[in-house]
Amino acid sequence: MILSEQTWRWYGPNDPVSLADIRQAGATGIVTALHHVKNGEAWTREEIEKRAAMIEAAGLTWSVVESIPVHEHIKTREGRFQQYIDNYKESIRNLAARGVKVITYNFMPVLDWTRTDLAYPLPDGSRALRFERLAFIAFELFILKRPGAVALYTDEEVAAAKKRHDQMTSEERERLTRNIIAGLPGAEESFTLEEFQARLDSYREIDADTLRRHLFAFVREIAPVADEVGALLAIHPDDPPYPILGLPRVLSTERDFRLLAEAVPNASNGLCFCTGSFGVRADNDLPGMVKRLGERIYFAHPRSTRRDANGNFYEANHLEGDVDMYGVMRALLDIQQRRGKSIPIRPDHGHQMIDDLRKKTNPGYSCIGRLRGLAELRGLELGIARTLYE
Ligand code: DNO
Repeated sequence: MILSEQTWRWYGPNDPVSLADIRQAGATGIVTALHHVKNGEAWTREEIEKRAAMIEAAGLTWSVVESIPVHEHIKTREGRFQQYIDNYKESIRNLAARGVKVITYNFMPVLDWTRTDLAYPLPDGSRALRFERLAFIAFELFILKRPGAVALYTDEEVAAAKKRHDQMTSEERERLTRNIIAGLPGAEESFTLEEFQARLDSYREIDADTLRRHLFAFVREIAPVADEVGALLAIHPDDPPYPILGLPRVLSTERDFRLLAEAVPNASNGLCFCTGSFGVRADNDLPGMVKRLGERIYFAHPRSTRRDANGNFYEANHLEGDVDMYGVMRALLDIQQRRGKSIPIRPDHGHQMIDDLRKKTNPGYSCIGRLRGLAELRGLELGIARTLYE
């Protein structure tokens, strides 16, 4: 009987949740990145060695890289993009040489994941991350004042967003702006409003087809290297899974991943199955996607989101929300039995709860909230596995 490898994201030596804490949570694998290396540069063997040795000294294994950031110039194919791709290949080689062989990345222009509220109060007293559509439109139209954006929305939406904006205090506006553009954990970049608009402008000529071509061109270069050294690439879906701020997004649905897999059939070209990201779209059938894309799933984030009819969503407890976690875990277990090998999974975007509420935490990455998430996933999985496979 093969179970998932239980992993935990660690932001490195400055993470308020230590390796010793993670060990007590019951995870065995670490998911991390060399966040101190400048975006675009190659990760050297020395830096990788230092980090791996630190993790092993705590009795854990560095199982997954999340992420080697993809430089913006690789997405826009301008400037020194070829150099950045070559550096990316070198990082893959160096990681694989140290035995770190699952590499997560994403191809979202400018922004990584996006939320408007990092401390949304839930009825039980815990706090969650949330995406509030109206607040986001208020930011886009009345804080950023993005040229042309008003055409994307109905008159009613514009009026409602204006009202939402006018009712915010200046502190609330600043917080909203920070949440969106100052970089959530793992996003690697942060901007001022002016820099941000300039970055958006660099995508003026890039529509979804062009971005998709750029993604394929990038993966066509790195996948053969990954194949050669036995590494697995796991692209993370867009979060939220649709275009925002006029930027194209090309990894939001099953079809999007299929197109990538068809364009680059190399075995290393795989997916990080993030149920929380894909699950924000009601048209993504999550257990079905696991069944159909399964052989290409190399890493999973089984977290849950709860959406409403107005385009808002928040991070739900791992076994609640819109995700059929039973169906997903069951399908993931089936794949692992067939493959004869564990897939790393990690809890994600836990609530701030109990002692977390009084501590400084990385949004979404508090200890106790994720501890709850991992414990729930572990129990669910063991229950399914023993029922089905023993
Ligand atoms: C958010 C994360 C993302 C993810 C990247 C992968 O919590 O899931 O930041 O790490 O998109 O490249």
